[in-house]
Amino acid sequence: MAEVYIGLGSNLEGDTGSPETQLDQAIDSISRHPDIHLLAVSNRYQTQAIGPGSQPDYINTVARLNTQLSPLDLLDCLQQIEQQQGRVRTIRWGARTLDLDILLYDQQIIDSERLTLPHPRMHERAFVLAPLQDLDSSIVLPTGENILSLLANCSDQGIVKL
Ligand code: A4P
Ligand code: MG
Repeated sequence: MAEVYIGLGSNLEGDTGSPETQLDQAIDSISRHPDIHLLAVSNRYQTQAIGPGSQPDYINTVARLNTQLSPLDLLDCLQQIEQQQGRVRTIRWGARTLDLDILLYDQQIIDSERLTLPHPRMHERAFVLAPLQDLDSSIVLPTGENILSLLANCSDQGIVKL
């Protein structure tokens, strides 16, 4: 059984509700999946958007789960949940109703067309590292970097615990 961390983010009202509701629904769908065992969910954070143009703040959180799904099957499952909640892919890094990223899948390193693990930008993003720290401050990436020292390097990013 793999131990996996998923990053969740939303900054747009979808047909199905506010960013907070989008996250509630995504957590609910994840927890109901027969091949996923949801273990814990971090605090939520209001975070300044990293990306082009001016975008509303995001709400971000991280979930820890166990699963027997392979990394690609898990990605399929998460993309299905994004689509169920009305995500339309337009601009990369643009505003979205819901974004689900696989941050860590055990200590696996993958660099394929559809999937990069660990998530290639997680080490420089406070909106990922702060909620990860809530769940387990002793997490070390496959590169050997620990999340506490990575988080200390991005203390200038505007995030507020909700
Ligand atoms: N993909 C590769 N690796 C992964 C992975 N580990 N997890 C591929 C999930 N997907 C992965 O993603 C594009 C493709 O990445 C997928 O089809 C998948 O095959 P996407 O979700 O369609 O597009 P995206 O999210 O716009 O692009 P990307 O590159 O994933 O962006 P990020 O890095 O996810 O950043 N600011 C704040 N404050 N909070 C946020 O949550 N999020 C983003 C998105 C930008 N700025 C943000 C936030
Ligand atoms: Mg993404």
